[in-house]
Amino acid sequence: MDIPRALKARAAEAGAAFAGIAPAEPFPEAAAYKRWISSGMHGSMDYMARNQESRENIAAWYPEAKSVLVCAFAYAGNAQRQADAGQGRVARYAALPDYHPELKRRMEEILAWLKARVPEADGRIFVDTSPLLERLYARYAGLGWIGKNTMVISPKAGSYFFLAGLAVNIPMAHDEPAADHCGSCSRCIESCPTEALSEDRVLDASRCIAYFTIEHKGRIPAEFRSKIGNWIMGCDVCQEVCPWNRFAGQSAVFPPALPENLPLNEFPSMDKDSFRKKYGQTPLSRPKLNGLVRNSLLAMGNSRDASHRPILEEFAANPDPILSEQAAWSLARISEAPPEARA
Ligand code: B12
Repeated sequence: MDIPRALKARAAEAGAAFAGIAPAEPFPEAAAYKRWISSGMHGSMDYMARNQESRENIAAWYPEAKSVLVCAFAYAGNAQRQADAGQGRVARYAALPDYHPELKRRMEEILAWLKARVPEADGRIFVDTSPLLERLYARYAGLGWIGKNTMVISPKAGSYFFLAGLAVNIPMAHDEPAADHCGSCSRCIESCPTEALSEDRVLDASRCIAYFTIEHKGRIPAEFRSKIGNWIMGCDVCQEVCPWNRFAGQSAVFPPALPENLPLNEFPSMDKDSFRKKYGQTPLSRPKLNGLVRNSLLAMGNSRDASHRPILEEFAANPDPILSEQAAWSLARISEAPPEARA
């Protein structure tokens, strides 16, 4: 049996849009990760500075690893609608159910299938949370190149896909890395509202809207607030402007769960129990209710819509200093003269 070929066919059966095989080796681009950490671009994501050895070399995570199957699961969803003043924008991936448990289950099935056919085979799966540089395996598995927006971009499917991997203890013929097709295009770099991207293909996460709205727990620094606009969960700007995303495919795995725009007054008026019931199984559980309230208050300010004043006034007196300060900032922003009225 041609194992690599059969394995990729099994991945397609499991819903992967495409898949490839990388050697389980350390790759030279991992040096960019070390520079990223030492220059503080991970911001408050302390977990990104842990397990540096395994991010540089998969052998520190799974010593028996010889090859890595990397699968791309498409999630493009519908083209996004612009939100109105009463709505916040949610990144496309976050409008779906949480991908982690579903993709882990599918990767486990692929591993079980392999073990049933190759008795000496064993492996370890990874979906996002393991301390590995997943995009490098994707690149060396031939899934796509690492674009200027730092996304893995496939020439046939753009970048709206999740990565899921299976490191195995058997050597296999591997795929060739995909050629780079960003060319002279730099739309992502120019469009990023917070200037988080640069020509060197590294994202300064400590400036990224996705980082602020999903991962960062504290106050959002004042200099970035107006640039965040109406994003309340993640950000897709650097993917929306990428010309390769005209090839993005629909998800074969997930039905759309949420609308991509949500009312800005929803989270500030919700209690923890109803949040857990409604959003507990979605990516919105990552920033938690508190993070989404902070983000919604911020977007209310950026909407400049005076109808948000009563909620903001209520939160300006909230005992949580992060929420009260954010609400005060947003009230002041609503009171500012509209941009066209300024000299
Ligand atoms: C931490 C993290 C974040 C952080 C930081 C993102 C970042 N760019 O580093 C934040 C919270 C900002 C984030 C945001 C998003 N994330 Co995220 N994130 C991760 C996570 C957990 C680790 C990424 C990491 O290691 N970063 C450190 C940097 C240094 O590594 P890197 O991004 O791989 O960078 C490589 C390149 O810079 C390259 N490189 C450097 N120099 C050069 C030069 C050349 C010439 C080349 C070719 C390459 C190259 O080498 C580096 C080292 O590998 C991964 C899952 C994982 N375990 O890998 C998901 C992951 C990268 N995220 C993912 C997604 C979907 C997103 C969002 C789209 C979600 C959203 N809509 O809000 C955004 C996209 C923002 C963006 N442009 O990256 C997907 C990406 C899938 C894809 N097609 O690429 C992943 C793989 C999760 C998954 N399993 O599907 N994320």
